[in-house]
Amino acid sequence: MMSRRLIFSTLLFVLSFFPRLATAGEFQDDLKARRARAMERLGPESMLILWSAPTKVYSHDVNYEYRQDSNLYYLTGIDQEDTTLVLMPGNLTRKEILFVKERNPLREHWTGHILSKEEATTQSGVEKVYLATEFEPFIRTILSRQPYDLPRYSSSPEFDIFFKALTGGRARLELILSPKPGLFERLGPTFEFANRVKERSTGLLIQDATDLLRDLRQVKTPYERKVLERSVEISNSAHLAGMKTARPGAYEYEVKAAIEQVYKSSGALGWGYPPIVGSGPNTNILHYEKSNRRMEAGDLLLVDAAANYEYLTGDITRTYPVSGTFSPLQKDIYRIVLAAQEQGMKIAKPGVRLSDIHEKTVQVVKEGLLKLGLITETAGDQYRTWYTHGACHFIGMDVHDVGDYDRPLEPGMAFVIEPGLYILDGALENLPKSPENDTFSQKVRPAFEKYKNIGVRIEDSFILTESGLKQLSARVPRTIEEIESFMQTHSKPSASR
Ligand SMILES: [Mn+2]
Repeated sequence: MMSRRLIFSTLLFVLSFFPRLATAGEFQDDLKARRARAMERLGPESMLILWSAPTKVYSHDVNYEYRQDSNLYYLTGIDQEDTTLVLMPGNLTRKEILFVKERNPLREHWTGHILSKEEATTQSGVEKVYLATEFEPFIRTILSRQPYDLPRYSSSPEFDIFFKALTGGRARLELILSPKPGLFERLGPTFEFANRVKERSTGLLIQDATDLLRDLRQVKTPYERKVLERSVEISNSAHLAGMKTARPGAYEYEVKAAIEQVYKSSGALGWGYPPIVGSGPNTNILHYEKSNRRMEAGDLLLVDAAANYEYLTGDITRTYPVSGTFSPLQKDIYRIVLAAQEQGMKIAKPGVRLSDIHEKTVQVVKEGLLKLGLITETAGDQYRTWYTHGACHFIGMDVHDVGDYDRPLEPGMAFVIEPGLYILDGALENLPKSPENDTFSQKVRPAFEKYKNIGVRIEDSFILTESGLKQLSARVPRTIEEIESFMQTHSKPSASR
């Protein structure tokens, strides 16, 4: 029977997690399962080392908000700097080892709480935790085939499998060795470490663990699916808030502020990538950052934004008229992009590849552009003048998440479908000089002049489930009718100042 005190503290514990999406235990269970899968792939004769992301200076003694390295967070759930994870699947009991920075009351007064070893265990589920200062002695000792942190002269078989592999020249050191730095770029800590080991240690094969982590992260766990859905839900609300703010006379940054307000007030860590809020000609700038233009009646506004909620990020783009109704010319372009996206959605099934979906959108876009006179033939690459990027990428911890693009889709994979058309001023002048391009320019110029400066992208976040494609961002108005009706319901008088 539970004591009254225990019931009370249990209740407090449960309540303290109530506003969160899932209980703490669920996350820790998932982390353990992720590490178990990683270790299964690593095999008993290897050692994986993952380091945390460095802190980054914003200005003088002010840092940017800390963002943990995605792979380290994926396996530990710890978003503190100076953290290192070592996995040694062949060990008897110490298969998972974490190194965390030492607590320091003086520093904590300035910059906040530092996890104790016990807290690091609670958060990650890793039982064996050492201080960061012990990492070097640990590695040195293990690579000289000596047990670490065991009574001297005791003969423990704890590390035997790895030691035997070292002796036999089969032991593998797995590190994240991608992307490779250029010939004249700085190596960075992981490559420096790899080189040091290469020079001074024998019997150790150094391997790149990038693909191993990529393959794991590509299929979202049930826990991740839940968090990603919540993340996209927050982004959906943010887009609606942005749509309610947009109006002629308002500035792009007002829409940006409305969006970010929703992120923060919903418990998200902030944005998963800086919001792109571009009106009028700025709809054609793919990664527009300034957001300082004042919107005018008749403008389209392109908003590409999503939150980072517990290290998972969706990706959503909407393009809508700030005055509430699309012009006929804007509709022409919008309909093509929408049709391309919908045809792409139709074929998004297990077994197809993201490139198949992209190709489908290309087909639809080509037919549409030909009808508008923006291309003269559907064969060839003329469409690339206006459709300047791919339609699909994976989403997850990083907005352009890791994933093997050759791997056929399967349940648990999350991705976007985002066709776009950009009638960028100067696009024809910027084509490489050639007789074909000259003819092309001449023929499509009248249509170009008509549609000039219109940019449209429509992007939704999806997850493939056992029962089919799930559109996580369906709540944000997307068709012409849905958008016009939403904008008119929430229309406001033009802002004047
Ligand atoms: Mn995207």
